[in-house]
Amino acid sequence: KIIADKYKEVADKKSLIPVKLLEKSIYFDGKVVSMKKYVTHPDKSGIISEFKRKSPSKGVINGGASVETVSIGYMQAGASALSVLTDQVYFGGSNDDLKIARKFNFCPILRKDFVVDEYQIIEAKSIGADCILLIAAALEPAKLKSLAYFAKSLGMEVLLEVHDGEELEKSINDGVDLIGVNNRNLKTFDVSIETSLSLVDAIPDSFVKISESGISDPKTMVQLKKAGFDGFLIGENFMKSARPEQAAYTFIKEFKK
Ligand code: IGP
Repeated sequence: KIIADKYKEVADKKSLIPVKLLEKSIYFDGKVVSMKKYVTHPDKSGIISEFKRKSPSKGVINGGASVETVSIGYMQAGASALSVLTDQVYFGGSNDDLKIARKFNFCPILRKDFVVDEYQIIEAKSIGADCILLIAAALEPAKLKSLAYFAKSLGMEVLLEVHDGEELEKSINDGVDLIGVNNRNLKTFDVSIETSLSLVDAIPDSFVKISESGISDPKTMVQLKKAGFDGFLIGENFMKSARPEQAAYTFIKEFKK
């Protein structure tokens, strides 16, 4: 349903002509900050902290959070990078949220959205994102690869999201930089860390390995790191707090112990 809606939304937006978007953007010609480098940097936690107001599985997570306060706080807490939901209908996000995060932070920013078309990649770059998400379950392998190459041609990085071995095998290609295993099954919303643990060895070491979703305990992160993951995408566990940046600070402090 979300993917079908995205196709419709993009088809409508395409008539806006991407060129207009670029002419107005102060970021389009700007340098991309490497998610790969920041996530694997030895002085950083590897955490990609996410700004997410609501989700289809949980409903409203945090209605009142300020993207400025939270994004700056996440970085001060020791996160490696940011992920910002820009989907309005299902996640309560917007392009403006990402632009604000960009304005106040120098770190890599992942535009978290359901990318189905080149238009969205141009849009991502024009609002200041460094990295885009391509979801194996939502895209034909050939389309996924061509979108990855398109992002690369703009200097951006690509996070490929998979949920099982079959998706990994059919979607893996040299246009992607990071591979994320989503612990959440997008059909049932069930979350299991086992999903990551069972897939990590199937991911070639030339890719930066990310475990995504349902991480709520620093001990789990230690376990995932030992198993071979470089990065950890954490949203809800921080966002459900009245002060997400404080929750991130406590979590990272505990992890470092
Ligand atoms: C974060 P969590 O359980 O920590 O809030 O999960 C992130 O992995 C999740 O938001 C996510 C997502 C997605 C959202 C993973 N893949 C694809 C939207 C689209």
